[in-house]
Amino acid sequence: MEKRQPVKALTIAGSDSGGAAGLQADLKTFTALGVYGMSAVTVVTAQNSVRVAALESMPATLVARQIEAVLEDYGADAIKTGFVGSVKLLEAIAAVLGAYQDNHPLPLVVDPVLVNHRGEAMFDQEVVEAYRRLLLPRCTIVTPNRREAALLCGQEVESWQDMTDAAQRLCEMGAGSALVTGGWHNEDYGDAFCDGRDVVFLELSHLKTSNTHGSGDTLSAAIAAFLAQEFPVLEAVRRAQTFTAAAIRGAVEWHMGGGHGPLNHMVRSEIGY
Ligand code: PXL
Repeated sequence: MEKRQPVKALTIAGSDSGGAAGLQADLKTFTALGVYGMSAVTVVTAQNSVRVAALESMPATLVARQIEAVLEDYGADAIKTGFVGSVKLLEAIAAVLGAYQDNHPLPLVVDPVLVNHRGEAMFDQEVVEAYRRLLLPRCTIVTPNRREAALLCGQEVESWQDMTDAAQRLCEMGAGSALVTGGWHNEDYGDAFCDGRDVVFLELSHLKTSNTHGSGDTLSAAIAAFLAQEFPVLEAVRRAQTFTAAAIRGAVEWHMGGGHGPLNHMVRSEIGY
């Protein structure tokens, strides 16, 4: 019998005990999109839909060993980074990825988790600086929301013009492409995508729901899953937006917890991927 390798993706991210965000959202997304999921845990959180009750970072050496163990044996067709939260971990991750990428070029999606769901910065300026220095120059795409883009670019990101400028600026900083998420272009809601030159507006429907916990993680994981399947970047983004919208729609009628509930990742058949 001829054996084959499944398409594989690695997430380097935090654990959310509630299963809504972090590596749990990533692994569910990979599975829903037909991609074998692997994970390197950066931090462990105790959280639910209402609060983060505890957070503990893994030692940098253990994070590096997890990535190395996965890559030296299984390999990966794409990698995503999510919650990292410290310069030490960013340095360890960049060192391992840099050594690997030199011999095995592969897509890297950087989701710069820098703000909480209220839009407040969670970390010191050195963490923002470390993203700029260590991860932006080696990524295929960076996927900040407007607040995160503002921190990375050191400028306000409110209007559509701001989003356009930020997406271009992120590419100038070394990102292969940039998706600045969640803003308004005239009356329409959507994301700004820059391929390194031009910026396009990608319209989305604006769904009324509070069940959005983990939507950014789901989007960036889905982009990684489609890049692993060798879709061009813009096509991977469009498909990932479609999957994320379906997962949000699929949870509109869910009642889970007292705060921002999770998405429904079990929607693969609905979108036909
Ligand atoms: O959604 C961002 C995010 C990423 N990773 C972890 C998280 C969160 C937000 O709750 O907890 C581990």
